[in-house]
Amino acid sequence: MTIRPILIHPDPRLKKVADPVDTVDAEVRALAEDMLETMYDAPGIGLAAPQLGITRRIITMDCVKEEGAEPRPMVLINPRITWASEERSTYEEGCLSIPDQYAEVERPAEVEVTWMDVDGQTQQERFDGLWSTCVQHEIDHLDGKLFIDYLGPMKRQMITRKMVKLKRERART
Ligand code: K2U
Ligand code: ZN
Repeated sequence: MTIRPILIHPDPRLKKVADPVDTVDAEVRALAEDMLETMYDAPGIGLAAPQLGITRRIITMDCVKEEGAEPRPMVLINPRITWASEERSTYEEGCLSIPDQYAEVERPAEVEVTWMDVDGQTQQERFDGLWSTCVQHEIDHLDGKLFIDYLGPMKRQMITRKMVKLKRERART
């Protein structure tokens, strides 16, 4: 199990459309383990494989926030939204690839998602609340989309400039 470095925006690998996973083999399972470990270490409540530079359609989530509650680590392979509610909800989103930047993003309040789990079984579940926001945020990562893509050009440019500066400073240390 390895904690892997998370790519920081701007990075072309974060803009690529990730490839579907054909077979859930030992390599996919090992990657899913590393993604969960990296996500909890960040800490975050979601992570997508492209954030580790791996262009494969795998996301991990655990949006259980109540202290002391049982964690619910989830691995979704080839996740697909099959239904979205008319009702929308707004959440102040962040991103582990855009550290310390937050902005309000409006999305469908509830979504139905189908995916393959690490045992190769097809799963289907309806998500609401933070789980819904998170799964949509992660599936966007698989399509090369970041939450700042929902913002106006000025705010997006300001955040991108801050990240370019941050990466320059990190490169110097
Ligand atoms: O994909 C990621 O970068 C992890 C995201 C997932 C996420 C973003 C916005 C809203 C929900 C989930 C986060 O950085 S994980 C950190 C976090 C935790 C709680 C609320 C917002 C962000
Ligand atoms: Zn993100």
